[in-house]
Amino acid sequence: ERIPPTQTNIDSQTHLRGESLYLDDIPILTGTLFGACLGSPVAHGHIRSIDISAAEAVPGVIKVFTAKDIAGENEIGGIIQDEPLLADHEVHFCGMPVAFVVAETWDIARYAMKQIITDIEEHEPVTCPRKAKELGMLIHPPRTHRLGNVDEAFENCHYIFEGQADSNGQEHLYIETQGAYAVPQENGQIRIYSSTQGPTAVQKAVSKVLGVPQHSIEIDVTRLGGGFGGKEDQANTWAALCAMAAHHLQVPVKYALHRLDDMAMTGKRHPYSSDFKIGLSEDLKILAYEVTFYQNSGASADLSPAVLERTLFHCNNTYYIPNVRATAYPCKTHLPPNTAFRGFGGPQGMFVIESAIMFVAEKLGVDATDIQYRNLIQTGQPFAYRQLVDSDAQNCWHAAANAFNIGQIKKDIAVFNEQNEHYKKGMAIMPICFGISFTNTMMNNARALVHIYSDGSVNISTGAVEMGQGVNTKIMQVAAVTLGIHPRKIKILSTNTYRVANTSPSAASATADLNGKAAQIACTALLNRLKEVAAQQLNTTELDHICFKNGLVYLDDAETALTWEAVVMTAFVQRVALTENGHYATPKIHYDKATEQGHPFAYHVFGTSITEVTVDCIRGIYDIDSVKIVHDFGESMNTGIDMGQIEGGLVQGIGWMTLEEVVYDAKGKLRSNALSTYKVPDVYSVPGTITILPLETDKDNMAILKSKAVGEPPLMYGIGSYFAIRNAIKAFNPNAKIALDAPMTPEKTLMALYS
Ligand code: LUZ
Ligand code: MOS
Repeated sequence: ERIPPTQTNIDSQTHLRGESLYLDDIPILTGTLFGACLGSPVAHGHIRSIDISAAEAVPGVIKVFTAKDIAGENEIGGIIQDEPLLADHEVHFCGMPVAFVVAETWDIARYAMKQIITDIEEHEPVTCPRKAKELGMLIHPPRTHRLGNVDEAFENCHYIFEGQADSNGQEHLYIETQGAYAVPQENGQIRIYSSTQGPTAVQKAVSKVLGVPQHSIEIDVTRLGGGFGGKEDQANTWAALCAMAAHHLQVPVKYALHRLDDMAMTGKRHPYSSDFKIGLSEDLKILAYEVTFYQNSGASADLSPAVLERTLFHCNNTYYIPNVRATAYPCKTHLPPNTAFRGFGGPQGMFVIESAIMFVAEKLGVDATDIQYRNLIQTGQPFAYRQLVDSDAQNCWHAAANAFNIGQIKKDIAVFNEQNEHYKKGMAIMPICFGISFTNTMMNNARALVHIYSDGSVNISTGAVEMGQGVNTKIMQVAAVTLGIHPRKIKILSTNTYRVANTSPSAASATADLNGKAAQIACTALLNRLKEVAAQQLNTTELDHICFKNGLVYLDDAETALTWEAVVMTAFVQRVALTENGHYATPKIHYDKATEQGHPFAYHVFGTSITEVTVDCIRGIYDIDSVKIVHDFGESMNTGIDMGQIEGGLVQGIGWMTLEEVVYDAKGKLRSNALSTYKVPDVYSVPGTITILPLETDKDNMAILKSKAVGEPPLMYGIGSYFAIRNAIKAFNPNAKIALDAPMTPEKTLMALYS
């Protein structure tokens, strides 16, 4: 009864028929011009001159814009104001926007772009975060989370180990590339269709660049062909370029990036290089953990400070460690600004503690799963930031151990490895814990605007951006359940800054929670008004006994019912307001950055995965045989969508940990700049089987309809694939020297097998 009779995802039919609207499906208005953006050819340098004369002379070119053409501020930075829209004097990364050509066709714009002559005095680029830190190139001072007394604790440890663990970046590879279409309206207003997760972020950036108040900037988003974090902050550039040109020329301007430009010009998941020191008691309890993270932030802040924070929040993963000192440096390098990517720094922090545990296990010759198990956090224990966990990592582990018989899996692998010389199997367990809420408390709010029309049909606008994750379906379900009407009576509209203002981006796994709760609040307020109307018609004063269900309105035990439509029409005739704006702000959360303590998360999501792999020890290639998961859904409101999120997140995490290798050369140029050189998971590299069981829990939680956030947490199950492959390599060559350095590509696997 909680799940109304709806399709799994309300978009599935239009997707299947190719009718769903993306940026490129918006009909082009007559007179529209097309843009192309020239990126800097070098990573670091001083601009001596930009010669646009040849480009402007190309027939069909209307204008070439450079920094000096910006009417407002040349600034699109969010958290820190350090990012020009177009390079002025200096370039800081290969691909940094330098000039924007506007022409009658795409082809002319792209051709003309190549006629621009830049004269840039090249400087030595820095691409390595440790080097950047040495040179004092930081986005902001380091931050440290502390619990207990690490120095004292190390003195009492039976075992102490130190090592290094590195993880690489990751290309978002949303199927729809970045882009925008700006259309001037009357009186200096401008409407921008943008492929963005953050309509308000785009609105603010455009407002600043044009020097026009936010009320003149309308951002409209129907849906995205994927975002994964890549469009949380980095859709701003293209929207601002189009808006600048459209505003200046007073004609519509469109620009959608070529895939190769998108890969080269936009930031990715942050690579991290980290040092750890871990101390344990004789019975393998982790007593002390010291970790230093060097985040490769790229050339400007973008979201790096927030990503850095989440790395610290998740540096213990699911473990209780009484003494922690975790320090993180946001290191400024001459690479495209790295940005949000599903997990948002959390996976990078979790990879390091898992690496430390594996390092200890290998040194001591024990099973890493024993160390993991002995240190799982329990309800009521604190993380270094002092929030006590509300759920039990042990429950989840036990559920997985029992349901999937971990003991048997280990035995089967041992037997297989004994019987096979050239194929070896490995397994790893990956317990996960992810905090749900924006770490910046202020951002945890949302609004929903709900109209009931006089015929009983309903329209809802929220700040949520649909990007394939099914958030519109979930909001529709919330409204249908709250109002007691069929989902087909409800439409979820595009996300538009004129209807819903000051929104947080659709990010942090929190979109359905925040916007769903806002919709629930608005629908409940409308329902209470309609109850007053129905009460007169049903001749009662007991509002609590009036039910709205299945499109009918009736008293608890009465046989006669009114229809939803009749009650709405009566309300309309009685001049009752049929529109409501719901506002939700997550209660109880707080955080003090000065002490690095507080209660930043509404709740945590737990899970445990078991990954089994087979490595071909002649060739270094491998199969992910299976991944078995027990996942904490709370009470899923849409299992089809949630299962899809888990499968997708898992595979994306496996890609990050095994195949996907972002390569910049020493000059800061992206070498893995196409799908021929950047390998993403395909049908051959996904797990042979994926099994997902729900963690049975009757606990209350702060999620919408108790259905916990599901967007990001499953990505971290993918980390298990790295360690499973490592274990298989060790089964072939116990002395293999393998750096803790993800991804574990087939090339690295082959080298390790024979090291
Ligand atoms: N974005 C953000 C996020 O601005 N703050 C966050 O805490 C966050 N977490 C995950 C993904 N995106
Ligand atoms: Mo995100 S990494 O939730 O935009």
